[in-house]
Amino acid sequence: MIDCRVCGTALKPFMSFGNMPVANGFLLPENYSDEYFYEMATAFCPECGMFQIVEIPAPEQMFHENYAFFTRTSRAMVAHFAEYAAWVRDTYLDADDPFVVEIGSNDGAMLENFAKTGMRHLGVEPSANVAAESERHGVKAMVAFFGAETARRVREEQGPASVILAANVICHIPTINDIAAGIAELLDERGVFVFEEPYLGAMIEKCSYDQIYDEHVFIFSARSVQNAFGRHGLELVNVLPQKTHGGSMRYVLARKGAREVSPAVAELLAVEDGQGLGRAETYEVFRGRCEENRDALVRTIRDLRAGGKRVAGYAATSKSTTVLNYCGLGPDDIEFISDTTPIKQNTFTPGTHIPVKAHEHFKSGYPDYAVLFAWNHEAEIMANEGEFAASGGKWIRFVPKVSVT
Ligand code: DWN
Ligand code: ZN
Repeated sequence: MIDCRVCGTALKPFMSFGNMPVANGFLLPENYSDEYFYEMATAFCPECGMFQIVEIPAPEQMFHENYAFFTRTSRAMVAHFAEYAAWVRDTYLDADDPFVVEIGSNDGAMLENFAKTGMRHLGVEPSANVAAESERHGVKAMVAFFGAETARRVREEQGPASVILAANVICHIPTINDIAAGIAELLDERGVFVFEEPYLGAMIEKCSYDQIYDEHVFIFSARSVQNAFGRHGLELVNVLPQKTHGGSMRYVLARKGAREVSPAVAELLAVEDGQGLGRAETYEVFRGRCEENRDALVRTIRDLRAGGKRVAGYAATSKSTTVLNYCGLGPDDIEFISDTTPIKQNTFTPGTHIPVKAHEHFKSGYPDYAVLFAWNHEAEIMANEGEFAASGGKWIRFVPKVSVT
């Protein structure tokens, strides 16, 4: 039993997805024997409302010089970050000589929007390989985990931050109290902390259990964000739903009393109460829906395979590691997974050891069916893959329900 990472209350685990490998731990056969597994059990804190994974691998197992995810693999996400940056600039950057800090700046897809206007900026990014890529785009990055100590160092060297940004990163950091303390340390008096992450309400609604994997130690709601950061003198002042990553939420926090609180905050809290995000029964129902979804996906793929059909996967996402391992799908079910990230190509999927192939492999001999693992990028993928459907190929989707079309 562990205690809530936010408030220390004893957690009651409610659902185990079984043994899981590291979601981005793509590997070669010579490393199968030392592959790392942990039990992916989830819990909900009855006190602060934080949804979290009970046990996770050490951060160094997940974020290192060979980290496999690069933000720029999705053109839609690059466009999204340009809009995100423009909105932040127009809404919050009215100070003279503002200073923008991004936590988990990855390959610089967000910060380059500030860097190219000559604005003072700094990315704090623990994975050296993606940080090096950001430098190639004119983005200054320090290779470090963000926390109170890093924040103190940045403030001493470069002064307080007008805006601290993050996208799809805060939910990756188990030491959330240290993050919040760091933000409280670094933020200017009227500064804002703006971040967006996959949203718990969307995950429950869509049964998108594949958002749960080692890197996503938390799945946030407005209630849990308010509670987690409120302990450090920060206040939730706005919330803005986003379509990215299958349903995300943008949260804006400021020092208590420094900014006006939008009515959107109380409205969203009421919606969350109505959806039952604070009740244990909601998660029991979710568990049953995950099991049904799993059984339907396995049945669909195995029926097709029994009929001699070729089934491939589309995009070796982190999310696919949860789906494949939870469903027990391997290379006999899914022949290969097509992926555009060079570092993943010609490796094998974590835990299930399905070959990952370049997109050219997919294009050069279409399978009969493709499982859409990057369902969150559906619009972009459908726009690019008209030829697959035109040649008779069909998509297998599993969010919110299993379907073949
Ligand atoms: O939070 C996180 C989000 C932001 O990104 C991280 N923990 C890791 C990562 O999650 P993911 O791997 O599930 O992300 P995506 O963006 O759903 O998938 C990216 C993968 O999909 C890359 O390996 C590239 C691949 N891909 C592809 O092969 N063809 C993606 C697209 C859009 C495509 O057309
Ligand atoms: Zn708690």
